[in-house]
Parts: sequence; C-alpha cells; structure tokens
Amino acid sequence: MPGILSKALTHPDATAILEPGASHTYGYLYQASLSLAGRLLDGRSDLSCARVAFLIPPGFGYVRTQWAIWLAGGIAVPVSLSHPLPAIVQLLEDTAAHTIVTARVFLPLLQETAERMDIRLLTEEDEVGMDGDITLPEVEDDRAALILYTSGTTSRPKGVVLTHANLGAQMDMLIDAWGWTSEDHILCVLPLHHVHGIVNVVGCALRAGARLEFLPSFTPAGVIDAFLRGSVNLFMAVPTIYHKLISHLDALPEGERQALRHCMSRFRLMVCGSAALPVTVMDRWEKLSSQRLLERYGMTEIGMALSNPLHGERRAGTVGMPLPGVQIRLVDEQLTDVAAGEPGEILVKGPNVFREYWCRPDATAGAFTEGGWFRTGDLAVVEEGYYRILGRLSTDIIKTGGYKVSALEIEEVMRMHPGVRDCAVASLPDEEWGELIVAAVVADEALDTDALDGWLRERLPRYKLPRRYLAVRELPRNAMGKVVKADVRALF
Ligand code: MLC
Ligand code: AMP
Repeated sequence: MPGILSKALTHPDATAILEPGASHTYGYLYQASLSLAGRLLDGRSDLSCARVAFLIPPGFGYVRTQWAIWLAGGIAVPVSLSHPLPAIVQLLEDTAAHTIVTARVFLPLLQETAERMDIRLLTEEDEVGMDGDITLPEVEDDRAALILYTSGTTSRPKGVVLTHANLGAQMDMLIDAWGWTSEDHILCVLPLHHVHGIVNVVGCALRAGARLEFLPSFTPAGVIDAFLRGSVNLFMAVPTIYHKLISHLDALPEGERQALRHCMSRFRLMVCGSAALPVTVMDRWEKLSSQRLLERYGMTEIGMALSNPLHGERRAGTVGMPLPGVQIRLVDEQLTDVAAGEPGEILVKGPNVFREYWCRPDATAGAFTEGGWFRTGDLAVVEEGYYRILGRLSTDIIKTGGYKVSALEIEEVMRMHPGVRDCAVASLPDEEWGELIVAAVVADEALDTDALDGWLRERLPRYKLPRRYLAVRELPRNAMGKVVKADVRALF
C-alpha cells in the first residue's frame, strides 16, 4: 500500500471527511477507495503507472478516487473543474490517459471524447459492493503518484511528476513545521488540481488523521458560515481569498464582525501562500480575526520550501526560512552563490523536489543545475534569516488569484483567432488578484473584444482569460524585434 495512505488506517473510526450533508470515517474512506481500486484494476494485478485522469468536485468522491488510483498502482491526474473541453483533451493526450474517473454530472461533457480517444470512462458514484477481497499491488515509494500541470516559460503547460516519496516528504515537513495533529479540523475551499489544495490541505489533513471539511467552491459567505459552526481551527488560502473575505467582513454590521473575530481568534493557525501576501492584507486580516497569517512559499515542482515559523516572529513581506529537510541556495546568472544580503535566483534541493516533467526530458534537464539543484526562476534576498521574494526571472509568467498562467500560452491561443493578426499578453498589478491579465491586440478590422472574449472562454479556463483588451496598430518591440512586455504594460 502506498506509504502516504497507511497512516490514515491507524484511526478507522475517526471522522476523515465532512461535506454538505455527510461525514465519513477513515475506515469508510479506505473501504470505499478499495472497492473503487478493484474496479480500476478490473482483474489486473497492478495498474503499473497507467495514468488515470479524474474530474471530480472537491469532496469525498475526489479523495476516494485519488486513493483508489494510488492503491491500484496508477498515476493520478486531477483535471480542473474550470477547464473547457479542449484543455481537458490536451491533458488526456499528453498523459496518454488510460482511464477517466468522473462524477455522473460530467458524463455528457466527457462521453464522446472518451469514446473517440478509446479511454475507459468510469463514474465514481456507481458502486458494485464494498467487499474487501481485492489483492493490491506492492507500490514502491519511488513510484510516480501524481502528475500536475503547470504553466511555465513554454506555451504548453508541462506535467510535473511527483512520486509517493515526494508527496510523503512534502506532507511530513508541513505536519512537523506547522504542528498538525489529529485534533485539527481544516476547511478546504481551494481547487484540487494544484499543490496548495492537494498537498497542504487535503494531504496533510488526512496524513495527520485530522478532520477535512469541504465546501463545493469558495464563497465568502460559505467560509464564514463554516467558521461560525465553531469546530474549524485551521485555514489555508491564497491572498485573493483573504482579500475577498476582508471585503465581505468589512461590509458586515459591527456585531457580526465581533462575533466572527471571537470565533477566528480561537483558530490554531491560518496560512497564506501561492502569491505574494500584501502587507496591507496581512494587517487588515489580523485586525479582523486576531490571527497573524503565516506566509510561506512553494511551487508545483517542490511543494513548500520556505515558511515563516509557527512559533516566533511571522515577518510581514517575507516567506520565512527553509522548511526542515529543504536546502536553498541563492545564485546569480552564472549560477554562482551570491554574497550574503544580495539578491539571487532560488535553487532548491531535497526529498520534496519533483522527479521530472512528464515526457519532457529537455525541459527536465534544463530545470536542474549541476548537482541536482532545481531552478525556481524566482528571485529572493535574505534579511536577518528571513527570505523575501523579489520577483521572477521571466516576464511571461503571471500569478493571478494564486494561479500561475503563461502569457505565451494565452498568446498562442489568441493567435488562432481569425481576426487576431498579432498579440501580446502582460499583467498589471492588482490589489485583489495580485496580477491582472491584459492583452494588446493587432487586428485587421475593428476589434470586437466581447466576441474575442467569448471565443477564448471556449478554449481557456476562466482564470487564464485576459481581463482587459487594447487594440493597437503594432506591438512595442526592441531593436531585435522582440516584444517588450514592460512597454505593453505601459500601454494600459
Ligand atoms: C475570476 N475573476 C477574475 C479572475 N478569476 N478576475 C480577474 N482575474 C482573475 N484571475 C472574476 C471574474 O469576473 C469572474 O467572472 C468572477 O471573478 C468569478 O469567477 P470565479 O472563477 O467564480 O471566481 P472565484 O471563485 O471567486 O475565484 C477566486 C479564487 C480562485 C481566488 C477563489 O481564483 C482560486 O481558487 N484561486 C486559488 C488558486 C490556487 O489554488 N492556486 C495554488 C496553485 S499552487 P467571469 O464570469 O467574468 O469569469 C501554488 C504553489 C503554492 O501556487 O505555493 O501554493
Ligand atoms: P505554481 O507553479 O502554480 O506552483 O506557482 C509557484 C509560484 O508561485 C512560485 O514560483 C512563486 O512565483 C509564487 N509564489 C508562491 N508562494 C509565494 C509567496 N508566498 N510569495 C510570492 N510568490 C509566491
């Protein structure tokens, strides 16, 4: 059995998952996962790293499917609920998926594609008994467990391959650093196709034997209601979510705000990450909740690497220090270590670091330096032991609402539109979203931005859509003919 599940079996009667209208114990979660693993195996002894994509809303069904894939020896490939069909097809093609597991509600979306691509389609809810008479394969720790798609400096997203050992190490270092116990109760409002939701929230909670409560999606009112029920004591989110919660709380009558402050003041911990936490948001949140947010830094390829301390000063504007077991270097362009106090690119090494990009040996080779250090592409400086993130090496990577988006990917899709002659995608700083995606477009005729937006919505997930368009006669270029993104930004 994969190591990362075995700890959950030591407390079968404890509550594992709460979701609207239902709660499930660890024992039931395991049994239900086992029966689904039997259906996935379908008579075979081992899925032997076959890729199993799954499109399931956050909740019991999601976790059960993830566990079933791991029990059966497959590689889990979570599919975003916000991806339109062309983006899903791209992922199915790239992973050469063997099976898709989904919820009944998504069958109309997936059926034709699965048939055309000859991929087995299962619904998670269809049950055939709960018998435990299933022989499971031996799943070694260095077997691939998960492929997560991440946007980067190439136009197509890359699959990040994480092994069972990587995931176990990522979870153990957070359980240790943030003091997780089986007494904890966390609320999950994050999407479950990224490391923040999958590892930091779902994975750590279940490995620690804690209670994991799901909301189907994020709404400020839903979060507040769940907090007021009184047993949630842990919360983790991206800066945009804290910003939205602050706006919601600011609009409440003082009496309700006070009741909420009282309720939140009893939380054990609130964590923020995935994008820079503005000091203004940290301060306002502390006033509203009496909680000083713990900011940390991570990435799909490495899980978490730097964190402010659980005990001790949580310094605003910084992401703290290396987590236990994580090695960090700051280097210059020649990959030489910078002098103390100088800025440099963050390099990471440790058991948390991913194995490879799926079927992209060149990208994998390019991501590591001699000695096996992973290049993050992020710049930082150390001040009195605390790391401060300064920015990114590439201007083509955008972080919006905590999602990483490649400007090049959006440009490539936009250029396929018959009315678009050329385009350049950039970002503007934004208090709520961190960065806002914008697009300058060269078009033959007057640009109908509504029509272009509607066309893009059929091809890109919502969080990758430009929020402002500008028609231009030509794109700003340097002497080499390269588009200058800073000048594109200035046009807005
Ligand atoms: C949505 N909207 C945006 C937007 N996304 N506007 C500007 N920029 C964006 N990026 C607006 C649109 O008007 C949209 O309407 C409306 O919001 C509602 O869209 P939604 O999708 O329903 O928004 P919402 O659910 O409120 O989403 C906000 C959010 C979400 C913050 C909850 O973005 C989110 O879950 N972010 C977390 C992402 C995450 O988990 N990242 C971790 C990556 S791992 P319309 O119809 O006009 O589109 C990682 C490593 C690490 O980074 O360190 O953790
Ligand atoms: P992703 O590839 O989606 O996992 O996003 C990882 C990127 O998010 C990192 O490379 C950073 O650029 C950014 N990031 C994560 N946490 C923080 C943080 N606390 N402050 C600033 N940037 C962050």
